[in-house]
Amino acid sequence: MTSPHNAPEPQGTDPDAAAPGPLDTQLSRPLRVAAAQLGPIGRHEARASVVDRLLGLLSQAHDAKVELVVFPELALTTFFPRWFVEGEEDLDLDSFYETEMPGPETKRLFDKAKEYGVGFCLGYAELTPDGHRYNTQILVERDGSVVGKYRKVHLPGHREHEPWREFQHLERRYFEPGDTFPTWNAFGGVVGMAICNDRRWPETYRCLALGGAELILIGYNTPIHYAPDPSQDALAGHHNHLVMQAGAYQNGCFVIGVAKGGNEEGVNSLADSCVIAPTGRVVALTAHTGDELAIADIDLDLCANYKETLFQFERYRRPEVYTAITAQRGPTPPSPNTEDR
Ligand code: CDV
Repeated sequence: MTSPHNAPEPQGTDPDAAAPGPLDTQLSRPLRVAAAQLGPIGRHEARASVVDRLLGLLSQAHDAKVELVVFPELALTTFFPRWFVEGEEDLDLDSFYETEMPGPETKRLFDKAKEYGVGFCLGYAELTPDGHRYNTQILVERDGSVVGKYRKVHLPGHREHEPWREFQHLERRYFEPGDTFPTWNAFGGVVGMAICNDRRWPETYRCLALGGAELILIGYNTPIHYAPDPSQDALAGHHNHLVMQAGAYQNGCFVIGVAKGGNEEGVNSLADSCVIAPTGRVVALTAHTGDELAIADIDLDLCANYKETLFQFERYRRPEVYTAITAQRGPTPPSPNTEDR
């Protein structure tokens, strides 16, 4: 496993020494992938019923000779951070978390995936044995082995009850943030993961690309209504593709973005699951807001067209100029120039 924290320091060698020659245009790392979008999951929908739905999509993917299926964020339950409950026992909070993976309900999914020889990526709420709670996504190879686990770094929303909102977004109450963007050798390439709000931050893609990522898997639950600024509601679909297309292009990666869409417990959520190439183009897109596959044939060798030319990091990046990115969190604008007043 590699991580950006282990990434080598800039080497101080002459970057022009590594000038790229013309690219080999033969592509030879094909992979058939699917964004496995889910429609709404009700608050009281049994885990077994949700797993049946996942198995239905897995079976369709198998019939279509797909090798990697990507399910959304919190794919086993409703998006429970929309509710605040003071005595959290009312919400039966723990019922939304997995304490083991695979667990009794999810083992069927692992067994079937292994039988089919189809890998998958699955988002779920994780409760660790020592009581920590994370918004988590795992990557499972075609032989059923868990390749890696990612815990959401950027937790949106708020921690306390905000009654002025139509619905809550209490991820900052119900989860702790993750603290790393790992990458793994899997599916014939280098794979990284991110979860929902992570996709809006360019640092996510860049950290993953610095770990060598060629394929970034992103599950999301995005309510179309954004309470702090409803003028953004009409732009939700545009912003969703904008950030993932930019992340793919600027880092020479494929991105698979997968929604839990439709109207879930009265909250309308964005669908628009897609596969994006390093060109920045959407190459597969769901048509509806329910359970559906968007399938694409990708070739991981296409990443080199970008990683070894315009975005050859070793040659063109200037990390010594970017220190503000890790040295500070918020902006520090210049002080007002009193002479100009
Ligand atoms: N699940 C999410 O992270 N949702 C956020 C919403 C709150 C804006 C998102 O970035 O889509």
